[in-house]
Amino acid sequence: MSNKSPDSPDPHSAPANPAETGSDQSNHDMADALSRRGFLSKGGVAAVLGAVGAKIVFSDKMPSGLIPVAMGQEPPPFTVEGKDGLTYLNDRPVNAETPAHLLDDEVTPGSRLFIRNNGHPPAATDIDPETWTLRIEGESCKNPRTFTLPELKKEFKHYTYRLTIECGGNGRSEFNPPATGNQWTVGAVGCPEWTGVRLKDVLEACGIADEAVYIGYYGADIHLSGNPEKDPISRGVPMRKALEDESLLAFAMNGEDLPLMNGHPLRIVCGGWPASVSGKWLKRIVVRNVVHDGEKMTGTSYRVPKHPVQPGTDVPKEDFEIIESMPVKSVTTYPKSGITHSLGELLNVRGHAWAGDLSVKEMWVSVDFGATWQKADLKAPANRLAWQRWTTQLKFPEIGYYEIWARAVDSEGRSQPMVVPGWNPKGYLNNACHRIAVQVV
Ligand SMILES: Nc1nc2c(c(=O)[nH]1)N[C@H]1C(S)=C(S)[C@@H](COP(=O)(O)O)O[C@H]1N2
Ligand SMILES: [Mo]
Repeated sequence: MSNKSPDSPDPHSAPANPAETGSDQSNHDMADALSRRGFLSKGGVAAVLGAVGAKIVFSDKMPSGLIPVAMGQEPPPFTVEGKDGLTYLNDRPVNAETPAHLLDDEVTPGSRLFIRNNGHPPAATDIDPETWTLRIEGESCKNPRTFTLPELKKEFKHYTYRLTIECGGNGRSEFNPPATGNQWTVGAVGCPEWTGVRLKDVLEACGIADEAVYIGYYGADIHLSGNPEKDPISRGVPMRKALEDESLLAFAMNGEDLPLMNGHPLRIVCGGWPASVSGKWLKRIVVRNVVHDGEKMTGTSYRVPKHPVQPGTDVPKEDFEIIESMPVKSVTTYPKSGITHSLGELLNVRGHAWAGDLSVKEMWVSVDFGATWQKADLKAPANRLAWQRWTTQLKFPEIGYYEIWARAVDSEGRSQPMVVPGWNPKGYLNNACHRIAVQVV
């Protein structure tokens, strides 16, 4: 969220969750005018009243400089084949996120799972699941082997888990100064049900040397330059994560083949970590005796400063560390931001919460800009690393504009922040509270 302190109005201040707040030019102009002048200036108040179309009931509790979520709603998302209602950020390569209200299903349908491509995906016509091979090798693999996909399916036991995958850059659009890269808002996350074989069963069948520390993956996608010598991405995880029961080589999602854009016919799924470790169109795994040094493992990709830095700092390379477990986070999936609700009726509100390798312990909701919080009901995860359903009912004291803020707390007591946390040069790990707008009439 773009909560700016009252004495430092920020001309670059952007609305929270821009995809939800829309790209309507007049709203942009207004947001600019507002943030320049400060929220509580006379013109600012008038502009905001006009924009949200109602009295802001808890305006006295509203942080100065906060731009209401209702200022502009998202433009209608367009659809492409196999995906339904996603918002496209990029077309070469395709990158698309899911609007929050379309993430309402407990199990994310294939049609609603975000797409994050670093290179050119293989064409459907180039993929034959019957002859697809996976090579396991590397300096710390004792008996390198090549499996066909049918062999993998036949030789190893199948497991099904709901696993949350979230792009490390989800929420990037809110950082200031802005970070380059896909301007994800809230929807680069999902929790489908994955079926596959355990990565550990396959690795163990090939013999893991004692000195093994990491695995790395290689996929069938092609570097954007077209150069076959270059990999678009080749990341990996430490052995301890690779050997977890829930780390899968998945060939199915929700009981069907993986969608092409999500890695058909085979991918890694390591829930709870940046989804960049979950290699798609999987061709090869290397077992390494060093931290894997493939594309986007070195440099500053998927890394954050080891210590907090002032926004805009030029952080030296050696001060970065690799992101491992993702932080606690939640999303409100019902109602859709911007709905109208009748005073006197209870409003059902729900969403999901997740916490990387941990679980979520508590879920809190506020309608008065965080002044008071009401505890929501929270379900246990379907299995480890699955997101958790939360639900609550809200009552409103009078007609007007409200924001629903939702805040999850993980099993170690860490809460989502209400403001954008730890600025970092590449814009990772924004787990600020999700906000939605409601008009009570
Ligand atoms: N082969 C390959 N695997 C990949 C990527 C890629 O570009 N190529 N992108 C990674 C990143 S950064 C993310 S966030 C997830 C996205 O998974 P999805 O597209 O299925 O949602 O895939 C990861 N695995
Ligand atoms: Mo990602």
